[in-house]
Amino acid sequence: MHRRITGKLVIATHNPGKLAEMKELLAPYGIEAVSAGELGLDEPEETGNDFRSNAAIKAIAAARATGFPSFADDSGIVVDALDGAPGIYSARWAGPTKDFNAAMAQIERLLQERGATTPDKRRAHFVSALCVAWPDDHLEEVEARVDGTLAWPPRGTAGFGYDPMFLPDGHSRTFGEMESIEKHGLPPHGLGLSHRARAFVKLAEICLEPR
Ligand code: ITT
Repeated sequence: MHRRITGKLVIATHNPGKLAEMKELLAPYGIEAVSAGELGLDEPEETGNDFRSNAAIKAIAAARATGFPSFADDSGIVVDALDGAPGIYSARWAGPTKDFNAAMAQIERLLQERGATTPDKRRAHFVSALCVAWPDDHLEEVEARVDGTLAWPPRGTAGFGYDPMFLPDGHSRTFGEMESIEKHGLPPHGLGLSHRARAFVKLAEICLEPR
């Protein structure tokens, strides 16, 4: 049986870009959201082998530490020509200083080394695994992706992480060039385009009720 989210929800992320998106996605549901950063929670080690298990590790750690239902996202960019890298290591490729310009340049360097210069050889997708964990270890888990190609040089200053090099299919602007409503706004105001928006729609169906 699916469980509904009611009352207070901890958003178990230390990534400000994600936090902003997760708060915007939750806004229409009247949920009181407080972030792991605001609560001073430790970041658990992400020891899972896939997005889903890392999302569960983060959500379970926050639920146990706070006694409240906790919501985590594990996400990343999967590049076909790089055999799926950086994938679950997307945050780690930016290093301790979280330098995503360097991480994007590293992807581009590897693509050039493999001769991936045409759009068909530069396919990639973002994945978002969302998990809500309750203090009794009940879990709700969903996952979604958005497909596209990698642009170079990076374009736009909106969003975060790898957004400036990701061109979603059917669009001529990168996520870095899109307003937040366009990247992750939900119908009727947005298209529910991003991986996180798509995963959130699935989560909302099973766990949330509009106000
Ligand atoms: P938390 O674990 O605290 O949530 P994190 O940044 O470490 O924060 P992840 O382990 O899930 O999160 O790493 C995901 C990385 O993938 C993230 O740091 C971004 O660089 C990238 N990423 C995920 N979603 C993205 C998006 O919508 N746009 C751009 N980059 C994204």
